[in-house]
Amino acid sequence: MAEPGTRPRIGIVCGSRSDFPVMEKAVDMLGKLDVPCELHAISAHRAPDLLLRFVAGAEERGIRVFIAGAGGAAHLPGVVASKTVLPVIGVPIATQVGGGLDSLLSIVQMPKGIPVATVAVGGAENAALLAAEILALADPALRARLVAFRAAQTRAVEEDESNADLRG
Ligand code: RP5
Repeated sequence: MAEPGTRPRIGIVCGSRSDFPVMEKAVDMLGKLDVPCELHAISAHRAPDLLLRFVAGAEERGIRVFIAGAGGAAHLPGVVASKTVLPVIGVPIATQVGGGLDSLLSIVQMPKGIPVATVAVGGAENAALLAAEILALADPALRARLVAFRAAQTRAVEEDESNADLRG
């Protein structure tokens, strides 16, 4: 999360506090990459005016990319995208009814004109990585941290005990 006095660069929003366990994975990933962010629970249907206020003030607060998580009808990411030209990444949240396939189809099927980049069901870490990659286009230091993250990830696989006999 953004430290007091630091401007958040990624705005994370989800439809309910029940989505926090998934969306907090995005917060953790952005923390590892040293990218300040903010996290809000704002339902698009229970508090539409607050959601629009959140989006309208975002650029001025420092936000450059949104991550929006929702389950079920999952209209939140599309509503956010409809009110901004900042990139919006949608995270489908798993549900009791459709296991998240319902949320995935709702978010990924945005009609033309208003895009929402959609990650896997529960894919909050990838949403964070993609958001960081977008910021890194204009931030060489962040790009270097992403490259280091990838290298560490590769090293962890190579150093896994199951691969001992494959080491060069
Ligand atoms: C959506 O409905 C939320 O994104 C959440 O995934 C789902 C259930 O919300 P609650 O009933 O837990 O508030 O709006």
